[in-house]
Amino acid sequence: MRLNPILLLPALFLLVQTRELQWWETTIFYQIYPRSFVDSDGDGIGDLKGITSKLEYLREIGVGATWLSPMFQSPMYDFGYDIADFYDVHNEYGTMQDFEDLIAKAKELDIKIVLDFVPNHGSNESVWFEEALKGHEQYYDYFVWEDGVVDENGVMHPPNNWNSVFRKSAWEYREEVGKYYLHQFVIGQPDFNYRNPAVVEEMKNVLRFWLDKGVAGFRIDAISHLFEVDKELYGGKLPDEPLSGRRSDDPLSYDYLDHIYTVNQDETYDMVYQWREVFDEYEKIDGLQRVVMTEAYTSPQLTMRYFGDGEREGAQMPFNFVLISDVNGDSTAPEIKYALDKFLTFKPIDKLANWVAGNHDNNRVASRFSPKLVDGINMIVLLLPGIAVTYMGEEIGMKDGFVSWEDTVDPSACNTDDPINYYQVSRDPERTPFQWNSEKNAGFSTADKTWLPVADGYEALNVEFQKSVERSHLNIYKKLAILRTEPVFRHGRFESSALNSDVFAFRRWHEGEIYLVVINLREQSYSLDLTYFENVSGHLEIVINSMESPKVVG
Ligand SMILES: *[C@@H]1O[C@H](CO)[C@@H](O)[C@H](O)[C@H]1NC(C)=O
Ligand SMILES: *[C@@H]1O[C@H](CO)[C@@H](O)[C@H](O)[C@H]1NC(C)=O
Ligand SMILES: [Ca+2]
Ligand SMILES: [Ca+2]
Repeated sequence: MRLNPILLLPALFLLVQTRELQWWETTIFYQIYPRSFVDSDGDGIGDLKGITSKLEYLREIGVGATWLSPMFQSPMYDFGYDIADFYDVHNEYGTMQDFEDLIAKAKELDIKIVLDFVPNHGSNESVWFEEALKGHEQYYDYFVWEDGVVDENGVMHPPNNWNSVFRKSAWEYREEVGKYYLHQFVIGQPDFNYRNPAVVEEMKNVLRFWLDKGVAGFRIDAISHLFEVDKELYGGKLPDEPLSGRRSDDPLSYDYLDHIYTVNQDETYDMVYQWREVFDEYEKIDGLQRVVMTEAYTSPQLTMRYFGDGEREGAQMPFNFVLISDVNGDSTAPEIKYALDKFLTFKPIDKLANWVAGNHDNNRVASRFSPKLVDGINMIVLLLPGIAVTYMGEEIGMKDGFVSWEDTVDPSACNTDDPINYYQVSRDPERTPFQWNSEKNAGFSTADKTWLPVADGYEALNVEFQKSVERSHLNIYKKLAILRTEPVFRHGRFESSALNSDVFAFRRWHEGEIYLVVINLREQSYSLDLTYFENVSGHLEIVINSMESPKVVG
């Protein structure tokens, strides 16, 4: 049989219309880690008043929205990701009044505030958990309790082999009730029981509480861990997870097991769609779309499920972590292209991509890639089609701080019990104080000791200095943020190529305008023919160049 070429006729009515974009589709989201941004009262810990005092800075650099890591009442075993009171502000960070002032100031500056929602677990020092231990049935049912297993010697063991993300058993025994509770993260973070409708309703009320205060959405933490498998399907007993074969040397490590029963359960996606319904109720009232961002380090296929299921809507921004998980300073240009294409390839055609190169859980861009690639990565994040997310400090190229074993506070590092290799998993280095100027504690705080030490190199890697010189990461970032508002970056099409193993380039075009972004990943210089890109010929004008570039603008 002969195959005939197929001629595709263009559709008769081509509707070329640039759709009105929602606020979250064009903005830059700037992540603030409240503990490390600005300390207003000199106790060495960042706080809400500090954030309020610097909101103008966000405007200056072209940011229209910020998402704040948790600022809720917490005993801080996991620095705010262990929430004791979902309805209150953490005392070290300020008061509810401070939060309301923050919202008011943000509104004045037209900056949207997005909060971190940590639905998987609460705190072992919450009223809910304390009441549970006292046998208060309503709260007892908020958590996941199981009987231990007694061996032939009469020794009690945890109900099954599940390990916590931070290493060691995911079960903790409580004498008060004679049972173990589940904690997928640290001991101080008991998992909620989402098979209890009262928990589902309570957490929706948490969302409503903060939406009523004026927040514009939520970033949802550790979403993949929300549901555990339904034990009724396994004769009433939560089953062991199979061995992964990846970390056979360390049975206590999280990677020792294949997490088929504790992550990515179908019910989890449904819950995200239910939360979106809560947000949409608010949109119906005032017309403002609330944004949902989901945090899941997972396959592209599973990431896309957070967008919705075709009938129901879910998150507008399932975080796209390829720039964190898939590539680093050793990556070649084809590897960068391959990684960036991933989300674009899998995402539904009518959804937007988002670009994230850093956050409070991962080493900084300057350290993971190279200090010389700071501008290049910012170009990728801000100029690719979709939503840009910047972790505080990436605009000035902050590096990971050095935090000694003695100063280490991250439970992920402390749980290694390993004063030599702890830093490989420690998240303290990317959480060191924000660098405002070259004064004491980089202008973060007047305290004698800050909660984490200030990173080295802050004398040049700070906002004040970088504002004062013409070519700096900060000034390049600001120019990118302005360029990003051009129609070509909002509506334009996209094409990318690895011009050789070291040079990654992409083109954006729209209504006759073309921009090329060319990123050399290495020191080696090249002469390259950019007419490879269609319609690129003749004289090219340089609009923005990186700190490292020998070219001049014009
Ligand atoms: C809560 O858990 C932490 C460990 O994360 C532990 O140090 C602390 O003692 C626990 N608090 C109570 C009241 O059990
Ligand atoms: C190239 O330019 C022509 C003429 O302006 C235009 O019709 C065409 O769409 C452009 N192609 C691309 C891929 O930019
Ligand atoms: Ca403070
Ligand atoms: Ca859970």
